[in-house]
Amino acid sequence: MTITDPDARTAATMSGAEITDEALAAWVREIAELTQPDAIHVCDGSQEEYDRLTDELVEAGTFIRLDESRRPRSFLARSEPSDVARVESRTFICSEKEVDAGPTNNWVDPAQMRAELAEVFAGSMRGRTMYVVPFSMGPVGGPISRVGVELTDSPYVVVSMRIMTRMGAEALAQVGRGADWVPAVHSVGMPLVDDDGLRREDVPWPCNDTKYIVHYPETREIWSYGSGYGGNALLGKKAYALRIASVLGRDEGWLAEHMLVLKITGPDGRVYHLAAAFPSACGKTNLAMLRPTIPGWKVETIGDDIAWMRPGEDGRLYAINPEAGFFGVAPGTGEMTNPTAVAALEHDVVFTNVALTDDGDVWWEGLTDEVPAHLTDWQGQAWTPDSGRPAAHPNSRFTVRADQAPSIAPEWEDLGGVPLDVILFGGRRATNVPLVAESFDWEHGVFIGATVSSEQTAAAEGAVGALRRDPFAMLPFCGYNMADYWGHWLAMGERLGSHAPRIFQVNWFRKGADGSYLWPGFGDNARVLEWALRRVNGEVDAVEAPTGRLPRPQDLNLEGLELTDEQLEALFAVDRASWLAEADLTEEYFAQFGDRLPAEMTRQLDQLRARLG
Ligand code: GTP
Ligand code: SPV
Ligand code: MN
Repeated sequence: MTITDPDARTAATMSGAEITDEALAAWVREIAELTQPDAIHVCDGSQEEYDRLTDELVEAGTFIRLDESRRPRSFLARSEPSDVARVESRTFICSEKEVDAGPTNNWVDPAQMRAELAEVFAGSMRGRTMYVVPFSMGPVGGPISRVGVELTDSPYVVVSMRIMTRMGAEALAQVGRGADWVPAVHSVGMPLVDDDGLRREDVPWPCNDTKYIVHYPETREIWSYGSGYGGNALLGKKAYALRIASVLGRDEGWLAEHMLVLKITGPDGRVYHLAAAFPSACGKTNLAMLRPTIPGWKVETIGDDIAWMRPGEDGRLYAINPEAGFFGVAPGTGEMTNPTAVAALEHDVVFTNVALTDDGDVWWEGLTDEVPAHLTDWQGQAWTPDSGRPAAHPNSRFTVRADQAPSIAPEWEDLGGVPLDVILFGGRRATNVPLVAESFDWEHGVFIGATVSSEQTAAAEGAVGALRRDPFAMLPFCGYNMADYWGHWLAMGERLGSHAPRIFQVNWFRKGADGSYLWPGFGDNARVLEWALRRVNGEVDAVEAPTGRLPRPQDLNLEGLELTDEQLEALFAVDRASWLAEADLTEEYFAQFGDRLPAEMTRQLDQLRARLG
């Protein structure tokens, strides 16, 4: 071990891989001095290490090993009931100037935040092991890829990071070769030794009622405290690959987006790539794994949550999936809706907050039509269909390697990414927003993205169902001023020119008067993709509506669907009065950005109003 230092004030024992990079070694030492763990383990990412950690997690009661014959090498974790989702109210962008975080982010002066964090992290790892987790977002060494190092006292996080990122020795070697790396510190905030040296028993899911998810965009640092939940604790994901990376993208001329990426092949063998931004729990994983119900089309998965995109030498926009796994919503995932995900989940999965069957397997609402007569629910309580509460938490999740999806595209790890033909913006809207509309041009597409509203889901704390603005599905993930971000998108459009992907708005969630979904969704969403690609190819005309271009009735393939004319009409209805009211709300929404709002956004709003008449 090269980081043992006679001067170090940490008595922690060391194990694992060797750190050769001086700066990394010094930082590990510094954080160990602050947090005072009993031991430090530098992760090599090996199977052996993973197996040892999962054994320890079973031993500690954090993991329940599932029945080996039903779900090989898979585990169930039950979190504390208070630690089940992202905590947006405790997520901070600590830029030097408040205006650079913008009105949509929580901001605290970085000096003040550093002082606060120094207090909460002091001794926070006592009695625990601090894991050094080197990881690469994107294939190791790729031109678009980036490395980071997370220090965490949670073995659940280590195990999850090995599934979700390229974690271990190779990423560590990148740091050794001098690659820029982002430091990320995570503690569950439950030391096992108190100030008087008294030891306490650990609990299956350690966490703290006080939580901090902190980003320093200028110095590219991440600090997370008090939560073990995915989006709060797996710091390569939302914290790095979106909040910090969006700032890197702004500064370096690329884009970090909350988008799935898929490859789609038409009946004539032509290949296209599509990216789509939908807010949390609004259908990205499902669309990325779509099994088309229309003949001749094939969808393959590149990524299901995050895309890093930059212009290539040919002027087109190329996208990579920086992740290596899926952290997907379990409820609603079933043989009828997402058979690809069901197949991906056959083995080597970590489930969190789903229900346990009596024979040692997992279940959640929507997995099967038939509801088991008896289960153990996500909180460990006996459950029957009469219990009157869901068996799985609405934000229960699976964590699985991406290459376990039978739909994974052969190009999913291509270092340079895939060229995008289409970008979709969507949300969960019971009213107003049509099934699909094409933007008039890039600028209008940016306006559509900037004004997306969506009903809130269980993926974050807050009232489920409440309508809120979620521009580009990035409201919780943009690491800088949202208005500047729109300006960056406009600038990217200028740079891409005629090579820019075409932008469409979609809404799978419109409801009829009886409150049921008008559109069957899932595999039938391929019908919408087909229309979009036919538009890209110039094969079909469209109907001009005030909010965008709609399909002519004859151009959307509805064969085999049981849709009445009234339902179809309701799916595409553009109600002028509601849209004018929405335009007023957009004006109010834009006002908070003051002079940071690009003039183009105001121009787009004026034009929308003019078209609405
Ligand atoms: P995050 O991982 O939180 O970013 O979510 P996501 O955008 O990947 O959403 P996901 O695909 O996991 O879907 C969330 C929920 O929406 C699940 O319960 C799905 O079953 C449901 N869903 C997805 N696509 C459709 C659709 O086309 N129609 C309907 N009605 N529901 C859908
Ligand atoms: C989301 O909430 O958008 C997710 C899950 O993809 S998390 O990783 O928790 O952010
Ligand atoms: Mn997401």
